[in-house]
Amino acid sequence: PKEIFLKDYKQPDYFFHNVYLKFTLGEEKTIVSSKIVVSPRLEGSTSPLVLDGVDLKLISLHVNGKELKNDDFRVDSRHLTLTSPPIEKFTLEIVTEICTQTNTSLEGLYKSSGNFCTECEAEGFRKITFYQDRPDIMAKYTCRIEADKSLYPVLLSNGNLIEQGDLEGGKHYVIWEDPHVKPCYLFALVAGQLESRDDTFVTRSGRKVALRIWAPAQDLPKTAHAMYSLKAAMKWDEDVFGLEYDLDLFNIVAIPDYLGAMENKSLNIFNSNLVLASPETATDVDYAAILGAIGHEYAHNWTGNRVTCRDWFQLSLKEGLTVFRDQEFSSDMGSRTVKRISDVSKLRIYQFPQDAGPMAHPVRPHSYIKASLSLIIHFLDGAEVVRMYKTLLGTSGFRKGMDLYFKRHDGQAVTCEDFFAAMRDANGADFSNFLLWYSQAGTPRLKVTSTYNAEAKTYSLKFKQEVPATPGQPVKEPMFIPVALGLLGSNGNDIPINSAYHDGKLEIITSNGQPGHTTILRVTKKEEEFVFNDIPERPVPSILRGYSAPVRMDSDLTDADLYFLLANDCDEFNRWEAGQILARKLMLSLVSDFQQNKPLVLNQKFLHGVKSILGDSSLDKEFIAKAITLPGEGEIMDTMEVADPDAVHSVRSFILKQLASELKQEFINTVRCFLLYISIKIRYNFSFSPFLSIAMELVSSTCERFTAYLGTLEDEAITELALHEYRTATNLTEQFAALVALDQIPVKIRDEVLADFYDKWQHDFLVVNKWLALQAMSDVPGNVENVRKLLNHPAFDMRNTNKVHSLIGGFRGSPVNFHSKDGSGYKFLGEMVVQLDKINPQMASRMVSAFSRWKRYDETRQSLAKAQLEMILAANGLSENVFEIASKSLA
Ligand code: DPP
Ligand code: ZN
Repeated sequence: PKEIFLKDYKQPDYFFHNVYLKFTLGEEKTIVSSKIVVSPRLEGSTSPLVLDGVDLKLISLHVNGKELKNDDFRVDSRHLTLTSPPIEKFTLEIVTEICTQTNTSLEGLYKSSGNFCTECEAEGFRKITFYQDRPDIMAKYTCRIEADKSLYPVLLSNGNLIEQGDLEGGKHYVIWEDPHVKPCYLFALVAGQLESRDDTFVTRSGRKVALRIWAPAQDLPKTAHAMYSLKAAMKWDEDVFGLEYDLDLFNIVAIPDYLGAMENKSLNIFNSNLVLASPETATDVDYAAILGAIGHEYAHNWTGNRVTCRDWFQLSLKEGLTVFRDQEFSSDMGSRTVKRISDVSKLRIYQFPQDAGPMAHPVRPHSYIKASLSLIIHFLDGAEVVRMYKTLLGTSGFRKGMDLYFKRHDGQAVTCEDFFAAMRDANGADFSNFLLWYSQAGTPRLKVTSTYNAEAKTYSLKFKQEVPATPGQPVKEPMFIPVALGLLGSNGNDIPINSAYHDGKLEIITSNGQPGHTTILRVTKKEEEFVFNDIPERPVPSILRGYSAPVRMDSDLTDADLYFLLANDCDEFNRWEAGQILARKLMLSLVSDFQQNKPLVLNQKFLHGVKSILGDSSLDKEFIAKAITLPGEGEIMDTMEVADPDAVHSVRSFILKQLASELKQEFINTVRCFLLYISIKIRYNFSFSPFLSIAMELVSSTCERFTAYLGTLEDEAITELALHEYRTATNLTEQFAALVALDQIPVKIRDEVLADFYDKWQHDFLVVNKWLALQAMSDVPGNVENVRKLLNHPAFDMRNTNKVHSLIGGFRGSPVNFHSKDGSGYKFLGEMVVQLDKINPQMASRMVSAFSRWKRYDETRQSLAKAQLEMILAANGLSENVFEIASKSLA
C-alpha cells in the first residue's frame, strides 16, 4: 500500500464541466453510462487523462463520439488512462457495468434491505464509474435513472426532478438535474420502496422548500422528530449565519444499514437510527443524536457543499467547521452547558487518547494510506480549533469571518489556510502562530502557577506550555492558546479585571461579551506571565472557562479552591470541571492505594460534595446527572503511566458502591422524583411536542443513570426494586432503565430478564440494537462467552453495521472484559476483525483501532494484544484500511 502526502498535491490536468449519468438498475447487474465534458487545464496540454475506477467492467469508451482503439487507453485494477486525449475541450463517454449485489463494502452503489443507495465519500464514486475521483473536480450533474417500477417506485438523486415517465416492460425513468457544481463525493442515488413524510419550509427570502423524509412505510410515524430537527436547523442557519437553503427540495433518506450519515447535495442519507425515534423507544441520547446529526448534515450544505475541500487532507475544513456548527445548533436548542460538557467528555474519551498514541495526527494530516480512514476519526479537535476562532474574535467577529469566507470561496474547493485567511482578514486580527493548531499533533499541556501579593494588590498567573512528541513530530513549537479567565473573590463573585502586565507592558483588558468578568488571555509562548492589578484579596482563579482551548491543564489549585469553584463559579462548565478534577484526583489516589493493597476509603468531603449536588433543587436535572457522573475508566487510564484496567475498574466500582450505599436514600428520592415526571408523561399521553418530548426523555434517561448507580449495590432489595420496576414498567424507557441495572448483576435472573426483554421487543430493530449493546458492555465476569453466543443469535447479523457496532463495538468498549488478563477479549476482537474485513473493511478498521493503544498496558496485556495485531497483519488479503491502523499501531 502506498502512502499519499499533502506536500505532493498537484492541480488536476483536466477539468470536468458537465456530467450526464444514466443508470439502468438491474438485479443481476447495473449499467452506468456517463458523458462528461472535459477540458485541459492548460491549453495544448498533452498529459494523459487518468481516471479512477475500482471493481468496474468497462463496456465501451468514446471520445467526441468516436470509439477509442486499444492503444489509446489502458485499464488496470485501479485506473483507466487515456494516453493522448484531445488538446481542446472534448466529450468523453464511458459505459461500465457494476455488480451491486455483491458489494458489501457500503461504498459506491449497493443494495441495502432491497433498496439501492450510494455512499461516495471519500472515494466511493470510483466504484460507480471511471472518474477523476477527487474533490477539486467540481461539475454540474444530470442523472437519469431507469428501473423496474414496481420494485423501485421511488427514484431519487440530487437537485430538481425535471422529467419522469413510464417505459416498456414495467419500467420507469426519472431525470434529476442539480444546478450547483459539486465534487463527485456528494453525488447520491436512492431507489426503492419508500414513502415520505412531507412538510415545507419557507426561507427568509420567501423560497418555498419541499421537505421530504423517506423511510419504509411502517417507520414513517417515527420521523416526526427528524422533521422537527430539519426545520429547526434550516431556521437556525438563517438566524445565526444568514445562510439560506438554495433549492426547492430537500430529501432525507433513512437506510437501515448505512455507515453514519452523508450530506449529499439535497439528498442526505442517514443510518435509520439517526432519523427514527418514537417516545416509547427512544432515550434522550437518541433524540439528541438525531437533532445533532440532522443539524450536522444540513449545515454541510454551506460548509462542505457550497464551499468544499481541495483534497482529503483538508477534511477538517468542512468537518471541524460543521461539527462546531452542529454543536452550536444543539446548544441553542437545549442547555449550552450540558452540551459543552458532553462534547468535552467526548473529546477526552476519544480524541485525547488517540492523540497520545500511534495514530496521533494533526487536525490536518501530512499523509495517509486510505483516504476514507480519516472519516472514522473524530473531528472534535477540528471543531475545537473553530471554537477558538470564535472565542478570540467574539460572536460578531466570527460571523464577519464566515461572511468573508463565503464571499471569497462560494463554489470552490479550498484549504484550511483559506478559512484562516478569511477569519484574519475580516477582523484585521493578529493570530501569530494559530495555524500550528492544524499542523502539530498531540494535546498541549498547560501548567499554571499563581501568586498573590497582598501589599501590591497584584495577582500573577504563570503559564508554561508543552506539546508532547508524537510519531514523526519529535519537536514542537508553542501553541496559541486562548485562556478564558475569571477571578473569584471570597463572596463567590467575579472580581473585575481591568489591566494586567504582560511581557512587561500594561494591557487594558475588556471582557469581549463573556459572562461575569471573563477575560480572554492570549497565551502564545513556552513560558509567560500575566500580573493583574487592583486585586483586593487572594482570588480563586477559574481558568479555561467553557473549556476555551483543547489542552490538558495542571494548576496549583488546592482541593479547597476546587470545592469553592464547584459551589460558586458563574461559569457552569467550570463548576462541573472542578468536580471532575476532584473526582480524578480521588480516583488516582485510590488506584495507587489499590495497587499497594491498602484498604480503600472514600473521602468524606467528596461524599458531601455529591450529596449537596443531589439535594440542590435549584440545579438543572441534567446538570446534576452530569455532575455526579464519575470520569470514565478510559479517561483515568489515559492519565496513568501504565494503564491498569483492573485497578481503575475496582476503584470506580468501589466509589459508585460507596456513594450508592451511603446516599441510598438521596438516590432513591431523586429516582422517585424523576419517575414522577415519567408518569406524568404517560398519564397525559402527550401529543407530539418536540420540546416537551425532549425534556421528558432527558429526565427519563437521567433516571437510567441513577438506577445504574443503584445497580452497583448487589443488595437483594435493589435487585428486587429493579425487578419490580422491570415488571411494572409501562413503557420502554422505564423498562430499559431497570434492565440496565439488572444487566450488571451476575445472577440467573439476569439471563431470564434479558430473554424476556428480547421476546417483547424483537419486532423493533432499534430496540434490539440497544439490547445487544447493553449485553456486550456488561461487566459481569467472563462476559466474552455471552457475546460469542450472541453472534449466533437470530438478532445478530455480521453484515449489518448497526448490529456489529452494538455487539462487537460494544464489547470493545467494556474495560473489564475486553482487557481481561487471560487474553480472551483480545482474542475475540482479533478474530472478529479478520472476519469482518472480508465483508466490510471500513467496519473492520473501526474495530481494530481498539488495539492501537496496546503499549499503554502492562507487559502481559502488551504481549497478548501485540500477538493479535500480528495475527491480523498476517491475514490473507487484508484491506488497506485495516493494514494502515494495524501496522501503525505496531510501529
Ligand atoms: N461527511 C460525513 C458526515 O459529515 C461523514 N460520514 O457525516
Ligand atoms: Zn460531516
